[in-house]
Amino acid sequence: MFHKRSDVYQAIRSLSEGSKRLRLTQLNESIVQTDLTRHNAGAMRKRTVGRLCQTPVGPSSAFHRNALQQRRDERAFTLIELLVVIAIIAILIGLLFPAFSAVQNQARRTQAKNDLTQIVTAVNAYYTEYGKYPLVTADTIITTASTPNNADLFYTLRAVAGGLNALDVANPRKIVFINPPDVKDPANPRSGIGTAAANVGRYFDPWGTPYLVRIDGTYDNQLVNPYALNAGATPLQIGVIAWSFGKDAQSQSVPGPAADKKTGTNDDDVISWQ
Ligand SMILES: [Ca+2]
Ligand SMILES: [Ca+2]
Repeated sequence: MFHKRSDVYQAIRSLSEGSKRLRLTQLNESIVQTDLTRHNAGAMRKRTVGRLCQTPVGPSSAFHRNALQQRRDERAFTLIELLVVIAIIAILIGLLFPAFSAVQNQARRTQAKNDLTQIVTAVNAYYTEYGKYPLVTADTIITTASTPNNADLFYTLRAVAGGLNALDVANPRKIVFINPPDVKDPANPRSGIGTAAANVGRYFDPWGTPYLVRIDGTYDNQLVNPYALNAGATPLQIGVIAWSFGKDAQSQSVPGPAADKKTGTNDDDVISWQ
């Protein structure tokens, strides 16, 4: 029972608030139900697409498959695009390989020049120590076939008892004037002392040819220049020279003298005196 008018108004407001909350609750439930329905519908579509690959298709399924195939086609490379990429890579390799090869060859030339300087320094150090040059009695070009030969000279300069330095007769104080490393591959000797039976003791350049050395065995401070042109004076006013045949492993400087340092197989030779 309502005793006052204000109580009536209060009751009406309470009923109104309750009605609003009821409507909001119903509205929220409706929204949640709608979302669930959409979610389920989406899940159903995904399952339907999955089955399209395995089962006969109707017009609607075919439409989805075509759309899927179109999206895949848009992402994939075509054969022409793939061939163009391969061609570009091949061109880049073709451009870079000569540059890489040139850099590698220049590094070998630098290595050879350094080796030649050390050989000349070692022979001069031997002269300083013993008051004479090692082994030689003439201005012979020391090769693998000469006497003394390449191995005899480096046995002596390395203080290794072998060849013409057997029993250390040529270097009795056993002084190490030069100490190159052994080659890494005995069957394909490069940049070091050969260790296989066929090449033991020989000092090889970075391309696999033994170094050449000429020493002033006549003690007149003169050596015939192995090259007649573009390699300094002839004769050279010097006691020791050494050189390499270079990348082509060939030269006209032996038995020499070659006509021109800058022509033919002489051009890539590396020499100690220039
Ligand atoms: Ca001489
Ligand atoms: Ca050459």
